[in-house]
Amino acid sequence: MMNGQKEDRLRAVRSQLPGVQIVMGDLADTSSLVSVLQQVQPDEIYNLGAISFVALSFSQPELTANITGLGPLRLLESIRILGMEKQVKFYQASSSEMFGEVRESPQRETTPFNPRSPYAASKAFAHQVVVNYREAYGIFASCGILFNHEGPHRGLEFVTRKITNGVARIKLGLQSELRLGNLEARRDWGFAGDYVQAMWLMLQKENADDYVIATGITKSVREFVETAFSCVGINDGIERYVQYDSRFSRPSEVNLLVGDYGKAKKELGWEPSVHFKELVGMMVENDLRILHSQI
Ligand code: F7E
Repeated sequence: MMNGQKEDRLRAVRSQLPGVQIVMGDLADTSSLVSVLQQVQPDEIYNLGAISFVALSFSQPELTANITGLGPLRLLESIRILGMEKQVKFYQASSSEMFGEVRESPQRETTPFNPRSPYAASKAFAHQVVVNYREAYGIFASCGILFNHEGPHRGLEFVTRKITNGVARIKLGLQSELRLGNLEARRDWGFAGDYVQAMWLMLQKENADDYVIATGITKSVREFVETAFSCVGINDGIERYVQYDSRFSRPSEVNLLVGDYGKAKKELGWEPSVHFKELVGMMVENDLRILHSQI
């Protein structure tokens, strides 16, 4: 259930997944969700649908609240309207952004939320609604509080892919500078493939619950940039290429995120398998490969 860019990316991936059927619905329209659920009769629902770009949520806050915040509520209501409470397992993509200006480090399932963007506030609302529907109606509904998860399929507007694409272009002489915002923000960056495995594990449990999914290691945007340049053999003097651009800074920033995935490790047997350098290397290699195929 998605629109535009995401739909294009999913259609591209579908060629590698024979048997996958795309059915259209819209998180802004409950009746469309009801008919999709009626038609598909799912055992498991993974709600990854959202306006997910934090920067955009500052310029389109109401749209973000409607899709990212109310969308999961509409899905849960559709389950209830159809009487599917006992038939379906529901996964909600909650976000580390909900921790915002963090109240403790590392962040765990019990850390209070302190959102710093319309996106984060919408995700916090959705998270609380999922917990409420679990308690009120007994729906098997779990939230994965996922920290940043990255990989070759990441959109170019997010900082990791913007960096790996920019570094690959600089290496090939296609670009001379990389314009970025706040280099000091710290994130806990993991590999998206590992995190999808965690989502699935949550729905295989006997009881629904909420889990932090993270690596436990925090790195700054600057460290990501340095690591990406070192992957193409540029180990010093990155100042030659990196320019500060205030257009990429946010009205309020999340300065530090680092997650404690202890509960997921204990109860789901989940651990991250791809570490920071490997992740950056994988993304740079992917961008070099794509660019080579285009020139
Ligand atoms: O920014 C800084 C920026 O847009 C990361 C989403 O998947 O993860 C993601 O949210 C950091 C921020 O991701 C640029 O200010 C500097 O501090 O890649 P991002 P995000 O905001 O952390 C969470 C878990 C989600 O749930 C979200 O949906 O990088 N930064 N310079 C920049 N960011 C961008 N995009 N572009 C820059 O030029």
